[in-house]
Order: sequence, then structure tokens, then C-alpha cells
Amino acid sequence: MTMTAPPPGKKLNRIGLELQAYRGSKTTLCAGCGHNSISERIIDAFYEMGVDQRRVIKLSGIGCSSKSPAYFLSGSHGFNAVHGRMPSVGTGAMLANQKLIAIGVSGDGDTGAIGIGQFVHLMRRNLPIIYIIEDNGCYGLTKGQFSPTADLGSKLKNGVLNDLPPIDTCALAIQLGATFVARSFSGDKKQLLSLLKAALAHRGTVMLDVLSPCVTFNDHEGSTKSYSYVKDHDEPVNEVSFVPSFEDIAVDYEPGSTQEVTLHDGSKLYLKKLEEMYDPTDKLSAMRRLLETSRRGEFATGLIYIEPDRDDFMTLLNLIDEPLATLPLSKVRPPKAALDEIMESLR
Ligand SMILES: Cc1ncc(C[n+]2csc(CCOP(=O)(O)OP(=O)(O)O)c2C)c(N)n1
Ligand code: SF4
Ligand SMILES: [Mg+2]
Repeated sequence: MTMTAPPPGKKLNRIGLELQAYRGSKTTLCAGCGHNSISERIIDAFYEMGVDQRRVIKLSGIGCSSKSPAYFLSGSHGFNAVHGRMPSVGTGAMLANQKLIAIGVSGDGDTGAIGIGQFVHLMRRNLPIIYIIEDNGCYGLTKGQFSPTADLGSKLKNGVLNDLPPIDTCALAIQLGATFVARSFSGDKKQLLSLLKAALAHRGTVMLDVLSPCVTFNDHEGSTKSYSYVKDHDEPVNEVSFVPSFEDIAVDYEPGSTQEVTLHDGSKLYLKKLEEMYDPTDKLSAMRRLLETSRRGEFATGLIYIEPDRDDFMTLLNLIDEPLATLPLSKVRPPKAALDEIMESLR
């Protein structure tokens, strides 16, 4: 393929596309909503990784967050499911065509309330999907009621205090078996972009909880999901640098202070330890850190837990590589004749 030189100022990625090609429709969310910044980082990550959008399926449920797939990757497939039901639709899509790259965007209400049953079983299966929770601690679309991730004692705009403890979606995902669990903040461009690019190189369930303030209903004094609270209480567990397999970059790091993790496609993650004892490959260490930070009213961010080598759901099911969606009838097992025979025997 011959490629013409890009217009001045326009940089093409490794598949010859400019950033613009990864955008979607113009956002209809409120100006300043954290969800918009997350869409921007998704656009950056897919562009920088040179992903072919025709292989991508965008999935979501219902909520302001779940509207956001319309605002990125206009060239990919998409399915906007009903409230809290994105995991089962995503599971079906991946079983039908395991060559897809699945990215799901949900909200803390969509995941933690109506969708919690589906979320729990998705996390157990290690289905290859990037599952993002745009976490604002409230139901933005229905005017800001507390969601299950709202912190104990946090205050609504009208002064009502939350008297229930929160669900920590990262702790839940780790306990249930997700193999890449991270937390970030919509305002932390660098950390979020590195995590999203690493997520694209991981084969298995990525659960990425992104604190994403709702400027209209949950950005006031007394909220623990406001821009100012999250900025002041962000406690990164590591500094995440990502080197994709197609870039031959030698990284100079001090052994002992940086942990190197090789991902499914050969890409590398370099995790600069900000704390001597933190090891994101150790479940106990990860769970302890989440509990300790939440007790202090802080948010642990960065790569919280990773298990790069566990078999994904398709491998467990022993599926053939060829997508079921395009498998010719002659290759389907058991063959049609065997099924006809069984039906005949039941007459
Ligand atoms: C079955 C059903 N129940 C309730 C609703 C009303 N509803 C729409 S969005 C939403 C919650 C959205 O909260 P979240 O997932 O946190 O998204 P956000 O708007 O905060 O981004 C609710 C309860 C619905 N659409 N469908
Ligand atoms: S209501 Fe809140 S969550 Fe919804 S678009 Fe506006 S700022 Fe974002
Ligand atoms: Mg919400």
C-alpha cells in the first residue's frame, strides 16, 4: 500500500490513519463532565495503538456514561444494551467472534446497582473485554441520586447524607477473578492513557474504574467524587509506563524500584514502585491497599492488580480460532447429521 504524505500538522498512526478518524459524534454530555475526558483518552489510545476499528465492538448499558460510545470510534461496531445488561451482550458477541476487540463503557449505577449480577459473572470468566466504569458516585442521567459507589457520609447537593457503605468495584473485580484491575481519574491524562493502551495489549478481563466527576449533580463541597476531592485524595500505587510490542524502545530503569510485566502481545508495562511493599501481581497486597486507602478516605489509583498469563474464557471453552459467526456448517460439531439422528430417535 502506498501512503501519501500527511497534510502538515497531521500525524498518521501505524495503519495510516489520523487521530480524527477515531472520533465519534459530537458529545451531548454537559461541558466539563469527566466522561468526555475519558472518551478523549479512548480516542488517543486506539489511535496510538493503531487499532483497526472494524475489529472493535463498543458496548454499553444506560446512563450518561453509557451514551459515550457514540462519541468515539465512529468506524466500529456498537451495541447499546438495556440498563445493566451490557456484560451478557458482550459475552455473546465475543463468543460469536473472538477476533473482536470489545470495549464496554458503563456507569457506577449501571454496574453497581441494576447490573451487579451480570458484572459479577463477567468478572469471574476472564472474558477478553475492556470494561470501563465511569464512576461519579451518582445516577447522572436521572438527576444525581446516590449510586452504590457513593462513599459513606458523602453529601448530595440538597444536603442529604449517604448512610450506606460503598461497593469498591476494584476490590470486587479482583476477588472475583478479573485479571487486569486498575483505577484512574478522568483528569489524569497520562495515567489513564497508559492504562488504556496496556488494556488493549491484555488478553482477559480488564476492569478499569475511572473516577469521573459529574459537574452538574456531584461536584460540590461534601461530595467525595468532586474534582477537588479526587485531586486531593488520589494516592497512586505505581507510575505506569507502557511500551507497545511494535515499538522497539529500550527503557532504562533501576532494578528493584520498577517492576516489568510482559503482556499477552509482547508489549511491556514498567511499573515504577511508589511504595516499597506494593506488588500488583499479589492479590492480598492489592486488596489490603484498597481497604487501607478507602479507610483513610483516599483513592488508590494506577495498576492495582494484574495476572497476565491466565487463560481467557475462550481458551477455557476450547473454542476454535475461527469465529463461530462465520464458521461454515460443514465444520460445525456435532455435525447436522448427528443432530438429525438424535431427533429421529425421539420420534
Ligand atoms: C430498567 C431501568 N431502570 C431504571 C432506569 C433509569 N435510569 C436511567 S440511567 C440510570 C442510572 C445511571 O447511572 P450511572 O450508570 O451511574 O450513569 P451516569 O448517568 O451517572 O453516567 C437509571 C437508574 C432505566 N433507564 N431502566
Ligand atoms: S449530568 Fe453529570 S454525568 Fe450526566 S452529562 Fe452532565 S455532568 Fe456528566
Ligand atoms: Mg454514575
